[in-house]
Amino acid sequence: MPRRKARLCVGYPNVGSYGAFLWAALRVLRSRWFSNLGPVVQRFEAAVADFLGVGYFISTCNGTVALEIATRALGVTGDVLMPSWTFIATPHAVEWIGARPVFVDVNPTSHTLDIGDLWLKVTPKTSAILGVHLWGHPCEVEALGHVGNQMNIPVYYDAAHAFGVEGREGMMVGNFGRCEVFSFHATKFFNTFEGGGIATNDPELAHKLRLMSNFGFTCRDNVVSAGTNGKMTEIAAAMGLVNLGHIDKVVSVNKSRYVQYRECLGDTGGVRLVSNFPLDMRHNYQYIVVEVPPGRREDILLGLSLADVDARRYFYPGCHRMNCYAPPERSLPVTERLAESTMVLPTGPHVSPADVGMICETIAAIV
Ligand code: T4K
Repeated sequence: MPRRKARLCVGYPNVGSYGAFLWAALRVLRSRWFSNLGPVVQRFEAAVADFLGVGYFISTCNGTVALEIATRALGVTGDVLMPSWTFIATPHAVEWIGARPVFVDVNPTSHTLDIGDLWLKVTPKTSAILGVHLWGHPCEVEALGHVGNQMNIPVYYDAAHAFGVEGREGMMVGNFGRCEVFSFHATKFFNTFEGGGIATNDPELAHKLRLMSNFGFTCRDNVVSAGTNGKMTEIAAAMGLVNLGHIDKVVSVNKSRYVQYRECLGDTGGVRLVSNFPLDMRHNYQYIVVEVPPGRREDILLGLSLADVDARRYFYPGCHRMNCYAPPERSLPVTERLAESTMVLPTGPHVSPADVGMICETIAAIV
């Protein structure tokens, strides 16, 4: 197999336009306004709210702090039902503010919260449900809303993977539950270097979120609530505005790579494409996730690595089995199986159609 010049990886950052970003950065430098809800952050927030079709969007310095702020603003203090099959930031954000993550298994097809298992985990101490739209697969928002209503507890979402994803009936992710949290980390298809934010249609909650992300200040010398420093910088927002202007181009490349992977992997025995994205609805197509035959994953990762492809096993061995949260009260069979058998393949504008072909051939040769 001929070796490539550069390694292919999951999460290689996208930059919409070097020229547009450098020009925007120069304007920020010249303005001498770098933080504290400056004009670029305000423009970015308005542009994201418009893109998502949501009433309010509060930008933050990253997705993890956004999750902490959202959890606090919702007044969550007890047990929070959430999947274990997620990035460690999801439980950490809840634990960090003094609430308790309670792990629920996931649906083997969508990798989002399993509603049956969720009901089994409900107790009088349950104080919220935090769904994760993993890989950009929207959660069963109606069913979760129903559980939330029955229990009279808030439902909110970690939408770190689902920026630019249409949920249902033409509504973008960002509009579900009490609020939804995004990550704009460098490795996301849409990035602001580091960054994130919270979308909501509830004006009172939006006000609270804004206060909490800025130390609780309403104005100079007036602090009305506890808060933190969750603010996005002007330079990050400038990157966000540039990348938002080019998001359609990135999505179009992601979509064609997804279609190619779907066709190429279709014939590879025992390898199943988990990513199941609609072609007729808006999506970001950013994660190419495959489930491989039992016991074969490490061979495949190694084989790809020898071909200069950095495929990844994410979230291993499952948050509930991480040292900080173990020992689990009960096993989560689907999560445990997925943690042993799934991997994420590189995609995006830095991955060419020939690269996709080579990755699929390498996997086929190994299995
Ligand atoms: N909820 C969920 C469901 C999440 O997935 C995340 C974050 C969060 C919440 C929290 O959001 P943030 O607080 O992060 O905004 C990444 C990211 O650090 C993290 O944002 C992401 N999820 C998580 C799934 O993965 P890694 O482990 O992929 O990063 P790393 O350093 O291994 O980089 C991946 C590849 O990208 C490398 O091969 C090199 C390349 N790379 C990376 C960076 C950072 C570059 O070429 N340039 C870069 O600047 O973590």
